Amino acid sequence: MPDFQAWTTRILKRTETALESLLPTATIAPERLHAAMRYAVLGGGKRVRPLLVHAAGEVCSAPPENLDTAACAVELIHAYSLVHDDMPCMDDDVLRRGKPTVHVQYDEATALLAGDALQTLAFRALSRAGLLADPAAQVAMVHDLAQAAGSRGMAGGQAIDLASVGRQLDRSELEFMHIHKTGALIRCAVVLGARCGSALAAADIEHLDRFGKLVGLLFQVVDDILDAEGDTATLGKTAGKDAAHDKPTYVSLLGLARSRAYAGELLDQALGEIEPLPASQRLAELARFIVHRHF
Ligand code: GRG
Repeated sequence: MPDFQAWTTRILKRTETALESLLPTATIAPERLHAAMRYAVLGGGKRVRPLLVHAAGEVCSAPPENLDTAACAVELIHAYSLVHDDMPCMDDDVLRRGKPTVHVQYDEATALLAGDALQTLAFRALSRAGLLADPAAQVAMVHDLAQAAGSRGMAGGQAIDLASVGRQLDRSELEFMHIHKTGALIRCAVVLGARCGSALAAADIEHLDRFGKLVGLLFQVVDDILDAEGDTATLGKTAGKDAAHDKPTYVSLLGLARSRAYAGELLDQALGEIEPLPASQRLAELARFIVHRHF
């Protein structure tokens, strides 16, 4: 089994290639929209969600080509969410992945359309005829992604986030918001990977689902810690924004030390969920990577 670094490098490379070939080239009309879509997706980001898809795929011995498609679908939804989140009507940010945000580089209307088109491209990829041998399993994947991205998932979490600016959220309200806004798509990445190979027992899918939920929350707790501690150059996005915008975060609610302790607890719980599963070592390594990352 290759070490984590070598595995990550390999998956990132094949994800980039798969995304590159899914996205329309910028020479096809409408050129400006296609250029903006490619700008939003290619050559940046940690690709945590594609890595999770591939790591979960190891548990069910999934064919890598199926995992590429699922990984791209999740990453395209993620990229769309970042484009829209950065727009003036939402978070109003100018820097993302170390580059000007899409509405700054292009314009607001193009950013809006690029996000829309990235979202539909994700579902186009995932609904490709013959992706999985079992059509019912493939429909389940489309359903999972729609649920994770929609009003009872990421978009709903974003709505709660926007409504909470300047308000004091308690811990359970904050948790509810993050489980939806950031957590739903991360959880979905794990489940989609687990659906790409040989059918798993329902109990194993439940372990993976709970792992995904815990890692989704963990990701956000660590993001809050990094936002409070990190600098803009390292993060590739504007640091300290949450505090500046009076947004509730784990750090503002619990303080740094208790937020770090909470991240440790979530990691232990997540690792406990996948311990009984075979070939879950990559998932465990990724969960640790999410805690120890610096950007
Ligand atoms: C606009 C419908 C809609 C939703 C937006 C996820 C989201 C919802 C907004 C992103 C805001 C944000 C910065 C949330 C904190 C956690 C997070 C998702 C960070 C960005 O994800 P990373 O760190 O980004 O995986 P990269 O660039 O590495 O892909």
